[in-house]
Amino acid sequence: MSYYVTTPIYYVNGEPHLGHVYTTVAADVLARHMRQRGEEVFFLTGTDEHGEPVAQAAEREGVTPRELADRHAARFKEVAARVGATNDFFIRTSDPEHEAVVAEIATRLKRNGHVYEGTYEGWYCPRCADFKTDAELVNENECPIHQITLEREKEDNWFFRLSAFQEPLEQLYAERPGWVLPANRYNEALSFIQGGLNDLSLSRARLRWGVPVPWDPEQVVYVWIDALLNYLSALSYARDGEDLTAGFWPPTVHLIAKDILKFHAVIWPAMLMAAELELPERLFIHGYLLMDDHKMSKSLGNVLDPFRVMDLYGTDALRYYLLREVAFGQDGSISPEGFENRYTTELANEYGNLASRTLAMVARYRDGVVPEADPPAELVDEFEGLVETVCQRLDRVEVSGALDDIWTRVRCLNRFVQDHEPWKLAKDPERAGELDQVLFGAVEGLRVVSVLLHPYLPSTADRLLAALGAEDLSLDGARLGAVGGGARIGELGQLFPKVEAPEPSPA
Ligand code: ME8
Repeated sequence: MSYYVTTPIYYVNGEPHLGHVYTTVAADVLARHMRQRGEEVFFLTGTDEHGEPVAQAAEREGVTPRELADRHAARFKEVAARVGATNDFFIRTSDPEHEAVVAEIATRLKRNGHVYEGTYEGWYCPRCADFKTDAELVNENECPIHQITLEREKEDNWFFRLSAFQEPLEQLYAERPGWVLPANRYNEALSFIQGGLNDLSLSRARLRWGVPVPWDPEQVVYVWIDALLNYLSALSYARDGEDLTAGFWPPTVHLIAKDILKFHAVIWPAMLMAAELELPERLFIHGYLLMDDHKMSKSLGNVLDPFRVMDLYGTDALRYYLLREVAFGQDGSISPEGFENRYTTELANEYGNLASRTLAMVARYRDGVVPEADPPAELVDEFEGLVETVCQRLDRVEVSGALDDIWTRVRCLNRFVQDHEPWKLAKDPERAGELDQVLFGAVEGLRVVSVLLHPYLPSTADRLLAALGAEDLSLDGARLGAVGGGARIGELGQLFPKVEAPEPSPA
């Protein structure tokens, strides 16, 4: 089976922030988990480089759009690597191969009769690269997302006949209720469609930074048409001399936040229908990370610098915090205090201590060799069905729900060790068999949770599994008792050391 997961491609009009990292990490968790299940995975992320948002930012900085794109694309690539993203490709919409696909599909839309010439007038937000309806505006003429005053714009350009897809889209929504998750976003997209669709401008006349319209090179293809096609174009040139489209199209899941719901849930399927291409299986729309109750965004300036957090606490802690603190699919607040709290109470005290304690007891009471025993019945009960539940949850993109289920077992293992007091058993030679079973249960439980946590905490889980002498990551092995005793445990060191956070810099 193939599994194709994508993030949005991020605008290169600013530095990456935690909002971008959030989607990338969630997609990475899905990709890593599916690889553990033996699926053929393709994980795509990248940058959206054309259009007004970038052209305007470049102008403000006095550089060319390409210079700005090169600088920021490098930062987005760097942050993806820093957060441990295992993306199979990093697409840039300025790649000539991508541009060729945009030209080809635009031509196909026209050939199929879905494009005409017309005039558009409306409220235009250059940061969204989108016209807003009167109902969407706030404070009479402000963008609801960027809170900037909008101007009315009028332009002659090419149009995509989106309105013609109203019925086919309604049919799609009726036939595939799970195609947009969570359900509230499905309802939102459907009511947008039912409210009536306007045709969409497919080109921009006043902009030079983009893919020229093949039949009218004075205009460039509208940045959203260009950007959405990244999901298709990437497969054709990600591998030298190979076209992956047949193996991976259509995408299994597009991850996005709700700011770009309309483009993915309405425009994108209509474009694909018009181009006679198969539709993605599913969109999953997560919520906003909020800071001080506002969406974290470059334009509002309330961003946490992911590089700084990772420098201090490490990559895994950041990955964990993002997916643990905010229920995936809902909005949620993050804060430096919340981060430190989870780091100390959950990562260091619950998981880190469980690991160091368990290994220390095997070293002290059994000369560093995991004893042979049957898994304790109470743990067998607690772990029953866990792998299946985690798989089902991640099939439904419940990224923080699956983490909750695993973490419940981390807590249960701590309770298990606490209740059985191996340090007391060790004093009584007659209870050696009992001690063997408790130590074996703790090691096996720790191994199983670490295999399941691997997508979330990859380097921590690798270290721990190496110290347990059990490095197999396949989910078949994520069952209590799948590995027997006899392994010699290695050195572990502290997984989540205490961090003295320096005073925040004034910037
Ligand atoms: O919209 N909370 O790019 P973009 C959660 N180029 N997620 C957030 C977030 C926050 N505060 N801020 C950003 C674009 N994101 C287009 C996309 S796709 C064909 C083109 C994440 O740089 C989230 O995934 O504005 C959101 O959808 C995306 O970044 C927007 O990134």
